[in-house]
Amino acid sequence: MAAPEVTHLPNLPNDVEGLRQSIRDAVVRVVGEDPRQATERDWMEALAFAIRERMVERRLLTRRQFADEDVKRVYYLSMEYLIGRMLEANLRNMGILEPARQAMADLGVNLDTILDLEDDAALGNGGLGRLAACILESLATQGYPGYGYGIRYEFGMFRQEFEPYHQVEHPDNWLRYGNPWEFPRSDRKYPIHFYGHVVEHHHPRGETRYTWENGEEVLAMAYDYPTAGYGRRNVNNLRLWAAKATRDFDLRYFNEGDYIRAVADKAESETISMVLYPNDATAIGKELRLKQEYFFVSASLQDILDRHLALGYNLDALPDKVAIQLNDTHPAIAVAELMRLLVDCHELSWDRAWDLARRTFAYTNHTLMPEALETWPVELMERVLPRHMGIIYQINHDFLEQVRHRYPGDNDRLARLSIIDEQNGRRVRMAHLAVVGSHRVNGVAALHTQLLQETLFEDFYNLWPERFVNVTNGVTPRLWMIQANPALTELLGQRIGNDWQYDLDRLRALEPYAHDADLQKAFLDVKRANKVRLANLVRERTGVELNPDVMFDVQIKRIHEYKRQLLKLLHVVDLYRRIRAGEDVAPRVVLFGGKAAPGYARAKGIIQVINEVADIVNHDPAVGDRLKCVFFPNYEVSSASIIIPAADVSEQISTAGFEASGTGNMKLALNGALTIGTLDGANIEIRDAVGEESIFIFGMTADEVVEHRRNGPNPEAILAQQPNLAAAVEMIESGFFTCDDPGTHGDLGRYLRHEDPFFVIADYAAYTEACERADTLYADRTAWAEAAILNVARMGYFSIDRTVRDYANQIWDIIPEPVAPSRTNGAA
Ligand code: 6GP
Repeated sequence: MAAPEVTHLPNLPNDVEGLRQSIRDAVVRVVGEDPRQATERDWMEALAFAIRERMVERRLLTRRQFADEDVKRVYYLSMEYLIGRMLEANLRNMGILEPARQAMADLGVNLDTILDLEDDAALGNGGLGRLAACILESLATQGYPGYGYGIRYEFGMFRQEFEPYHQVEHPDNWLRYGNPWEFPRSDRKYPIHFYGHVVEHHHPRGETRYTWENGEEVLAMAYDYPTAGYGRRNVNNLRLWAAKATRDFDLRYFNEGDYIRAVADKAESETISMVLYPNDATAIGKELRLKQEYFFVSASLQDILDRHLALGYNLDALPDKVAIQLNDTHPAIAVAELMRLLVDCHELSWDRAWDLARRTFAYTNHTLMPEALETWPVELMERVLPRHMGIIYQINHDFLEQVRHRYPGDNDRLARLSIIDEQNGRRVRMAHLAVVGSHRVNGVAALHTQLLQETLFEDFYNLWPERFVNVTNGVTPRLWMIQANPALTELLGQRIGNDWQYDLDRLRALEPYAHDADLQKAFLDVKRANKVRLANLVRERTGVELNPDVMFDVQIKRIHEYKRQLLKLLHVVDLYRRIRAGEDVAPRVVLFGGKAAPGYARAKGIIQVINEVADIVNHDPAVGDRLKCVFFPNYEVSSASIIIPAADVSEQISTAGFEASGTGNMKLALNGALTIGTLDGANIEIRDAVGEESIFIFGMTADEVVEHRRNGPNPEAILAQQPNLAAAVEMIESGFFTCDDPGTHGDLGRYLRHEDPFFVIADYAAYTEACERADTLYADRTAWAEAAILNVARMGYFSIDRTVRDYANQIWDIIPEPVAPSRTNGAA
């Protein structure tokens, strides 16, 4: 037993005075600056250090309690975490936002100015990465023992600029000033191997053993980011891995006297964690990407097993003490890696290891898009991860034996189910590996899970129906309401108290007041103030002036054909033409935001044409405030939290059957925007929750889309019957919006007329009709306010806390372990 001084944790004070002292000290001791000369950035860093000391203290308390209580832990393996800024979130969740504001003011510094200096941590592309960040926050908030694992990319999601209309990507050097939130753990390093070859060792009695030899080695070093729960003392941990060259690796060349080569090679091996692939829902099949996936998976599994054994458990207890969630297939190689660790390193028998692995893993699918389904050429896998290829063959062999037994003679089924796709030049299907190696597979909204069962995983579903479950996505109300919308938070507090912050279903208490005139007025005032706040930001970023008294109609998400930004754009062009023709149309501001994958030419073309149209519309004196169109540059988490509270209308207009869930739809609706949407993803559940009167549903259903495609769509014929739509298409393709180069959009015209793969043309009439319903309601301020308030009141189901509880109960089998005030530290 160590002496009390050794086990004591500091227990720092959280009042204004205590914080002020910590911050002032940190300027000197950590930042190394004279408080008289400290810049705003110096103060920001000092503040961050003062908070992180307090976070780590609670982190250690949390860890001690989890160890004492023998808890089961869940590990979330994700290539992406789209976190955004951490300073305000940490202050808020630690419960010291207001004392810190005061302490900073006492030091002569304005907290809001400081908050604005921070770069977003954008270690993700979009929905999947943001969901991962919400899940970690909720795990901590609800007191679950849950940890994230990922990659500490030196360059996150690119910064988007328009030059002047098309997207240009700039590197996101988010770590250039260092990062006060991370704890580098030089004691937590694991060797990761690539390439080399496998040696078989035959034992006369017993199984053949394998060793993997002579590969390239790189080290994975841990960087820890404490994650604080809201209104609780629990602080969990996000562990991100960075690649470091091993010393041995350098030595080879040093010995040969090739100093430069040695250093260059060191740099080369560290590129593994250098950059996030900026592709959303498309697999890119690059060797470096496979190395990234394996790198973080291997490090995480080694770490998980180390902790498991250090806590005194044996390997047979793995599924009782550990759950591992695979966030899409990016970490699916974990199935083979855990087998390697258990069989090759810990010398378990194959069958025992397989039983443990399968009961430990679960897999979340985030998309049905075929181009997102990761497959790796067998040849590549064999070269980079030769041992894993062997393991995958073995897994597949055992699996197909089972299938053969169940469906004798059904070779087509075998080929469809096999982990190896033999049709397309032999590839490893990572989704199949994930399904075979997991005890649960989930989709992220009811329709999505149903479609998984009926299409992508139909054969698997027939084999193992009990393996498939739905867990509808959610969003954290802490970021997406309390932080993003302080004015509405305040209003809710006045009306129904603050219980909803922990239990979002309590928003229902608002329902009886939905037609209360005072509440309606206050609600509309809040919305208007949020619109003014956004208008200021838009002016600053784009120079465009927005009138806060017209409808703000918002489509913010990655740019994808299936998300149909073109449908919204055609509506804008249609309105513009009609305004010019002297028609009276309901006024609106249309705001787009989102990034296109750098290699996705069609998506980049869509950005360009939106910017061109916006430029003409916004400068046409005949239009004035009746129509404004803005493409908000570099849409990211921090700008989302300004845009979302200001939206009147939320555009969720994907081709039905293509959007797995959506989470922007939830954030916007929670903030009182009414949805114009198709019956796709979680829109269906949102409609069920808010009621038909608070949502504008339109367009083909998923079944009708399939039917429509089967019947051979004919956009030309539809255009012939819809003069407004035809005129809008003509206006674009004629070069009206590209005065200097009329030919530019001929291709877009052809695309819409002859291909239209996502049925923009087919859904257009229904779409504009839904927009008009929204316009009519918007014109009636009372009716609109009532619908919007009801919308907020009924969004409780879409809290990430409910999502996490669903995972905990249906998949992970873990229970919350709230941290009690420490006996020895007595901190409140
Ligand atoms: C996204 C889905 O497109 C979106 O509908 C869903 O809400 C989100 O995941 C969270 O579940 N998918 C991705 O971001 C992705 O990269 C491979 O899928």
